[in-house]
Amino acid sequence: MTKKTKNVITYGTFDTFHYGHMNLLQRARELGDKLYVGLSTDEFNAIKGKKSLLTYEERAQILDGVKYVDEIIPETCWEQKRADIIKYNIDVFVMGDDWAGKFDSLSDICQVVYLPRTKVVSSSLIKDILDKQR
Ligand code: C2G
Repeated sequence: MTKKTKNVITYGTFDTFHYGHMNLLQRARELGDKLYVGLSTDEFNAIKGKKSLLTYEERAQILDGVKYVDEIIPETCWEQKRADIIKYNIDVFVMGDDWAGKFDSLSDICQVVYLPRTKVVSSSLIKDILDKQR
């Protein structure tokens, strides 16, 4: 009797990749056997009101090098999560707890987990520091 692979998914921009992102991806991956990452496209970032320093391709290339990440899919809109969870047979949906409660509606089709954010570091902090160096 083969054990079913436990699939986990998370979403984000992951701009200027840092250890807060790494911590999130590591803990998400530890909740199952395979981690999917819905990576926000540049167009969806604009909808989110985010301007990332790195392009989607650059951010995907970095994530591709992260051992906790098994699959990268483009995140093009807010509404795709439910379809993704069904399409990829997801058991656990994970986000940092800055999103706590926001995705509870998905709990009818998968486990919804909010993990504590890593303090201090953030992409905006890194960008501010970079801007000050210019
Ligand atoms: N994160 C974290 N600790 C930090 C910074 C980020 O745990 N210091 C987590 C966030 O909580 C999120 C993930 O890392 O779960 C990615 O962070 P962002 O790239 O900022 O993602 P966001 O813009 O919140 O996009 O549909 C969901 C959105 O795409 C989420």
